[in-house]
Amino acid sequence: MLILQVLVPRARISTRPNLDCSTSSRAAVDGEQGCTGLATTQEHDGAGGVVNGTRSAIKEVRPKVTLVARMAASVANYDYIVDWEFQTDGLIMIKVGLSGILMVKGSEYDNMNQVKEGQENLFDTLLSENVIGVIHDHFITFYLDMDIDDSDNSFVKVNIKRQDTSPGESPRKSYLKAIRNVAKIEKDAQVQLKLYDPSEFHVINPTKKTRVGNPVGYKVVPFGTAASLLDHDDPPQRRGAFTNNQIWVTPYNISEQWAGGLFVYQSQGDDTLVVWSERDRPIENKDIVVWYTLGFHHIPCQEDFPIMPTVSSSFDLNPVNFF
Ligand SMILES: [Cu+2]
Repeated sequence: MLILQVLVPRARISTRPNLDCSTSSRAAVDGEQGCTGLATTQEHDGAGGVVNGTRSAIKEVRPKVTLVARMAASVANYDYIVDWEFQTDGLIMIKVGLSGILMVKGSEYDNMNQVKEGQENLFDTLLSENVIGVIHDHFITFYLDMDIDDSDNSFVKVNIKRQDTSPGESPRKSYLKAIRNVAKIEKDAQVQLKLYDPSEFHVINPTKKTRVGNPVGYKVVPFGTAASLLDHDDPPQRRGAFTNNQIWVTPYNISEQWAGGLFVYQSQGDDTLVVWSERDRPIENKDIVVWYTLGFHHIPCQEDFPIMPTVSSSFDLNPVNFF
């Protein structure tokens, strides 16, 4: 087991006003300056690659340059800032920042000392006098039309398992092994994340191999996320049923581009990612689409009212035996 702690001094150069983006399109996001709209920025990081001098005569530090493609979408009372960061080592980091005006409702209470202990009709947070912030979720679904070294790809769940040793075999009691399961049909690729049954999620091209014989691939790496806790038959959950799993894989179909279907507000849940995926079509070595849903549970607090500071999360697309 290796435990590393790495501290990297991050020397970020801010975007240059009126040069990297126009003054009118600049915005502070997550404490950083950037551009809104379909703008690009570049950042410079202190340690793109380091060869350590303690084991080698070669000492080298390369600056990391990151290309950021930013999109900001105003949806109802929130602004969603989506950054696609393309890094020189092949890593693609997708960051989502949420900000905006909190959804609130009126309340008879103007202080928490009026709420009796055990009173069950105040599930939300009293933010100000007679103002309650409603508990809610945010889900952002990414449509990843992956083409790893060509259009026909496979989705592989690489499950990490504990292997116990036999009595007397070793002083060690257990070790780790990786089991690769290639998804053959859509149901094989419906994934709910589990901390104690972990997997990596690879998209590979089974016909393109590296020098040592591994299929070239990229992996989807989830970070902080959330799953819907609503009943699957709850009307909003039937419409938003694409949140029933965090990962889905479907064969490419031009009519299947929006996880909630074409007409979300009139939807009874009959044209969503779930309905398509239940067709259980073959997905091995096909032109496939990976759907990843990034979620946030939001229990409002006083700091969120009235204008919410940016809350962020992200996921990565990492090369895995690609180079
Ligand atoms: Cu929220």
